[in-house]
Amino acid sequence: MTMTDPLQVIDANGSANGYDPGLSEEELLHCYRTMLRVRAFDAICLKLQRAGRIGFSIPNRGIEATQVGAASAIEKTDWLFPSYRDFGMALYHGITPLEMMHNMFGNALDTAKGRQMPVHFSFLEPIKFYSISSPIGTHIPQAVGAAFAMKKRGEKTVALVSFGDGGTSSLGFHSGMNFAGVWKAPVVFLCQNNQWAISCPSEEQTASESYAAKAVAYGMPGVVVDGNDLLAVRKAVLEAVERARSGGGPTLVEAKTFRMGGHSTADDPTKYIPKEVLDEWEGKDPIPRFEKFLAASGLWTAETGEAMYKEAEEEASAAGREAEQVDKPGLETIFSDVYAEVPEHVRKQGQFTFDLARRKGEAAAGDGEFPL
Ligand SMILES: Cc1ncc(C[n+]2csc(CCOP(=O)(O)OP(=O)(O)O)c2C)c(N)n1
Ligand SMILES: [Mg+2]
Repeated sequence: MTMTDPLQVIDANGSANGYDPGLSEEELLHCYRTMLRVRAFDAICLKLQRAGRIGFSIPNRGIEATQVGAASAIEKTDWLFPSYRDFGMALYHGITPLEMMHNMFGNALDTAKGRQMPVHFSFLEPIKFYSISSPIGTHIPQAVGAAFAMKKRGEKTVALVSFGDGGTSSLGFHSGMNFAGVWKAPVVFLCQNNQWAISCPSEEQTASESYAAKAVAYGMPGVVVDGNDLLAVRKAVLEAVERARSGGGPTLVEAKTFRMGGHSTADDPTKYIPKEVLDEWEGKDPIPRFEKFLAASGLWTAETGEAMYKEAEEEASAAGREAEQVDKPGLETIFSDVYAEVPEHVRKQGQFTFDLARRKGEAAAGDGEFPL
């Protein structure tokens, strides 16, 4: 086996070939249900965006197994430094679709108080889901710094940082990998190689034989895993998490998967990905793959699967309806959570702005116009 042969667990017949994922039946079904909830949330967001009710969304159809398999390998006390497609990790750990919809609508109940783009979630409970960065790779050294701090404090927690194939070209990736290696920081690097960075294919992203190969230069193990095989992702990430937790330092896991949709709601992948490639990966959908495994274990039938998906769709759709009714954040919240104590000059400028907005009637929900 070369370094580029992806690790696989579930074969074409749904057999895990004797591998014990260490999950109860209930936990396996939680993984499955989470994948369905991710797909349903994604589908509903696409509809909301097309109907003009939210401004933007980031599809993640096709990468559910990578996210859920990886999320299943960490504990709630660990820290997640996610990429913008990682809402499956949040759902797995108990964040609700309604909490996520508050962000999609940027309403007053959004944890970021409407200051982030849609899909740029941040949560502290029940898992530390670090605020998503739009600039590619900036969260990678932040995750390494957090992990190093955990080590210095003698905590037994780890940081899981997730980014795309394109993210490996960022400076943040290289400085983060370097210092994680030097400091033996308890961090797991998860490169979600969906083979495209918007319209840039991997051939134009790297000359390495794999993304995992980049681990060698930074003195850590690198492994390639089939990202559409939930149990393989769990196995690889769990090994990496255990290494990090026990003082063995960082690991780079490359999960090879595919984005079965646009980069965002603002592009059309059929314009740059050949149809044969799109069709080929439709056939490798991670959800039916896991269904085969569950069916082989007597845990799945088409009827139960359909009923669960319908339930997930209704849940996401009801969350959308509810979040849409919530007021927009008040203008006065722009300094909330920013300063421990708002400096006097900022307070004065703020007051001036709030008074002006009140006089001109522009402190209310925006209408999309730039307020002059
Ligand atoms: C520093 C920086 N450069 C460029 C962009 C524009 N941009 C947004 S997403 C993206 C592609 C990222 O691809 P990848 O890391 O593979 O993640 P994926 O979207 O495929 O999950 C780019 C170039 C950005 N957000 N930040
Ligand atoms: Mg990518």
